[in-house]
Amino acid sequence: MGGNIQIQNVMDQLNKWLIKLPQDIRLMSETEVTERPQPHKWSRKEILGHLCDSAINNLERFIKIQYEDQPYVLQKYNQEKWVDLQDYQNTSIEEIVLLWSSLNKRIVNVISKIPSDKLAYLCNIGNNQLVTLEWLIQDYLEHMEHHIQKQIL
Ligand code: NI
Repeated sequence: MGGNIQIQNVMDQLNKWLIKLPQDIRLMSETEVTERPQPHKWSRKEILGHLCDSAINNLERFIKIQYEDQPYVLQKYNQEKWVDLQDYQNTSIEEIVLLWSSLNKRIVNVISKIPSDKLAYLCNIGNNQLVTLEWLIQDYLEHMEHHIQKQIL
């Protein structure tokens, strides 16, 4: 197998976080994971929940882009409403970590099998801005790492 270096890097990073993030969160107290820095700001639980919602929505995209007509039109999702309606704040951190881990293992599996020609498939991310599936996959990792590094760890 030839393999795409960028996608291999995304997979390596996701696999790294799949080991590291649960370890780091296990060391945090209940207060640390539940406390909101400000009343209207997400707690660590809610940020990790937001990453679950991102994984749910992006897993669907990574699959559908491969068989739907091009350019695939991305459906936006209301991030605040998802975190609110999933009620992550009243869910155990163990359950959220398990969901996040399971979803990202699926994502690693799915992206590992995307043929290189499909990585160039186009999707419309709004305002008629076209990006490739490969770009979307890299953006998924960047978004995740931003939240992990700035708000969770
Ligand atoms: Ni975000």
